Amino acid sequence: MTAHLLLAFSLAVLFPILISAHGYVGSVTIDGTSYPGNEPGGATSDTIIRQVSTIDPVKGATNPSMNCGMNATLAADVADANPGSQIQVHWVGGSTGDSNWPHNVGPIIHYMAKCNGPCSSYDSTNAEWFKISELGLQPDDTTWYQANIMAGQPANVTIPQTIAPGSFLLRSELISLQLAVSVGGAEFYPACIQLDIGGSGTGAATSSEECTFPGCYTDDEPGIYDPDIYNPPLTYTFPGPPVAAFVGGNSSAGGSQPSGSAPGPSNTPASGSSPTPTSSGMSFYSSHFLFPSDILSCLSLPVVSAY
Ligand SMILES: *[C@@H]1O[C@H](CO)[C@@H](O)[C@H](O)[C@H]1NC(C)=O
Ligand SMILES: *[C@@H]1O[C@H](CO)[C@@H](O)[C@H](O)[C@H]1NC(C)=O
Ligand SMILES: *[C@@H]1O[C@H](CO)[C@@H](O)[C@H](O)[C@H]1NC(C)=O
Ligand SMILES: [Cu+2]
Repeated sequence: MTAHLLLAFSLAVLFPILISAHGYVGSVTIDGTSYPGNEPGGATSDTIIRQVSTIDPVKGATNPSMNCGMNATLAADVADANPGSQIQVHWVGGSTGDSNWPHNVGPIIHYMAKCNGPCSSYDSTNAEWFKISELGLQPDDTTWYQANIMAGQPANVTIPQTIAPGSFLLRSELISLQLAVSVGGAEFYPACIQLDIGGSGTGAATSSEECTFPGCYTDDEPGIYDPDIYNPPLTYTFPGPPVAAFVGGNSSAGGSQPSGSAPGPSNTPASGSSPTPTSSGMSFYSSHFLFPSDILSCLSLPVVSAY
């Protein structure tokens, strides 16, 4: 640990561009149609993704911004989707999204909540969220699926096959656990996407499967506070409620979805086409050590010296 922090400190001095690397949802693809979002704190265009004020993480499980991301504001648009729709959430790094998502330690979790009326005017403070997918470690029990996002891949999620129609928020969440050896160290990145779901399903979560944000998590529960995060192979316990029973199956699994509608390359503008100045250095470290690259990307100098 100390050696890692010293390494992080010296490299942070040498490569200040790596300091404070966070990110946001740059765009979402629904059944092959791409919907761009707004830059955090930037210009506001009509979109289906609620805009956040900063790329910085939400800290603390009781933070009101746990709901839809940092100071999230309503989005003007709502996208049509259906039971079984294939959604790719494109997480990007940096304040303008010109680099890859910088973290590779922690889970990828998706929730939905019904909007009371149109999602474009729905205050989700008291929304009842249910979990539709959770992805943690790959079969080696060492590499997180989030490493695929760091490599430029989207987070994949399928709208539950039997869900009853209506207006829903989809909450895509990455949790970065590189500092989770301390209570309060976890970094939360939630994002909310406004959907109208069609079809004639009847499926719904039960009230015991639902919770509010903040409220679904506590800072000291397993999966958020994890003293063993640096001791792979890991056994990871997901935070929050279980995946709602009506969801069934493994609609969430990384690359292994049954997909009759693979999106064409033109639908994924952010994937792999642009060079990313910091990613080669980061992937060098991540190929040799599991965690230092992630420490590097998120620690700031004051935090390092506080140790
Ligand atoms: C954004 O959210 C943070 C944390 O929830 C809060 O401290 C801050 O004042 C907010 N900023 C604005 C501009 O609302
Ligand atoms: C879901 O995926 C996990 C991990 O890949 C596997 O262990 C489990 O059996 C799967 N469940 C179903 C219902 O397919
Ligand atoms: C999402 O699916 C694509 C295509 O199968 C895959 O390449 C990617 O790794 C998946 N994302 C994650 C986070 O596993
Ligand atoms: Cu970060």
